[in-house]
Amino acid sequence: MFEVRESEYNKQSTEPASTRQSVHFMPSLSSKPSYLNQPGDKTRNGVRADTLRHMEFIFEKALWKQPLNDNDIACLLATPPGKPLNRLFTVARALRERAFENQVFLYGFVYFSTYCQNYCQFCLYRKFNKAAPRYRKSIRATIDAARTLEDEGVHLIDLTMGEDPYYLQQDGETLLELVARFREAVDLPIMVSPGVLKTQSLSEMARQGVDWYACYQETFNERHFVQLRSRQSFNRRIEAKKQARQFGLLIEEGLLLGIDESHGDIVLALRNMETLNASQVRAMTFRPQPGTPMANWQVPNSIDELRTIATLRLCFPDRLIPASLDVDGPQGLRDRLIAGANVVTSLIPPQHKLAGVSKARLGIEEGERTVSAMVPLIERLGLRTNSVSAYKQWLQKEKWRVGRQDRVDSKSM
Ligand code: SAM
Ligand code: MD0
Ligand code: SF4
Repeated sequence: MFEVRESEYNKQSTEPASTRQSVHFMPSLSSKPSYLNQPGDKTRNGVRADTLRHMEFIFEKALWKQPLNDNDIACLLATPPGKPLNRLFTVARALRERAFENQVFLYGFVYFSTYCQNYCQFCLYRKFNKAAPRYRKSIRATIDAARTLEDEGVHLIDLTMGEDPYYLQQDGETLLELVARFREAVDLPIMVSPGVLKTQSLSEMARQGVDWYACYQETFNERHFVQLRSRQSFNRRIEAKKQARQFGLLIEEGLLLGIDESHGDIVLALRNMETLNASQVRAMTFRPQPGTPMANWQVPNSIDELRTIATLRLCFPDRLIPASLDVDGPQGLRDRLIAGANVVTSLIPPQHKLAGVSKARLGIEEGERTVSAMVPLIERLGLRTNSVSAYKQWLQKEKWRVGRQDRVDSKSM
């Protein structure tokens, strides 16, 4: 029941190699780790016996709450397909169950403005891209969409925008007004994903009762960052998250995969997620977007996202890990939950003319990204969605954990 259908992931792309990097972007950093099969190795079902033994040793460590070192993490990220990978997912689910039993949380997604002043290479909504569905919702329309999601039964609303100069004007006053009006109208936890904000706006949001600040670095390899997030500051993006946390907001950190990252890059990212004390950690596979410099990039396979989700679960057993509907649509939900995710994100109400991020329109108006469509899929896996108050309780405990950690860290400095 819980096996990921491997054949789905063994398919090779039929695209010619030349389209893979029709944009000269970045050289591949990946070199084959030594624990992968070498010619002449003795293998069982194609996997070296010492690889399997070593993996079992790492699983034991994770199950006994021992910290994993960089080599352990790199080894997990290279888990061979077949039995070893299914075993990794089984361990990830066991850890999820220990921390969350069989609870899954649901996040409604409201992309209230798709205008953006930035030029991220990977993003449909980069400035001047004519292929992007471009709109700016009013405060009232944003609240209406959130109410629909609230009635459907989501646990949180994620208010997301491009770095829209309209909402950022006057030191973010317009955005703060939206959040204030929103808090009065909707009684659900709230995540804000507005890009990099000034210190004052972050502090004001915390004061307004916002729960989460989501701002994904995509990569902690600085050279890759400047290529991906053109003209943006690597350090300022990290600094904004540190500040938000100090003001009492929970942090979500995220990785973009399929952009020629090495396992070393992912290990580095996981270490940074740890340092940032992120309460929600995610990985999303890159999906090429029309009208962008990476439009012809070969569509990456999502299997590495599944490995990364499971590895995140082994490293951060008690944190939230999203299964985004925005990468492979509802069809991709099962595999992500099997790999150890415990939050379904990017639920979007039909009839509000709202877009997604990387699958801008997939299944939205057809009502495929709704709570009622997702619940049967979730329950089929023996999981269930809990009440909003259970989610609020988790948030409270997590804020206490992060606050206590910050106090310990500041004492030891
Ligand atoms: N503008 C804000 C920002 O950039 O922080 C908020 C938008 S943020 C939620 C958009 C996120 O979606 C990116 O940080 C990236 O992780 C993901 N994303 C964007 N375009 C994508 C694509 N083409 N494929 C996969 N993920 C993508
Ligand atoms: C998602 N489309 O969860 C959303 C988005 C922003 N905080 C989240 C990337 O997939
Ligand atoms: Fe703008 Fe965010 Fe897209 Fe970058 S990822 S172009 S900041 S909407």
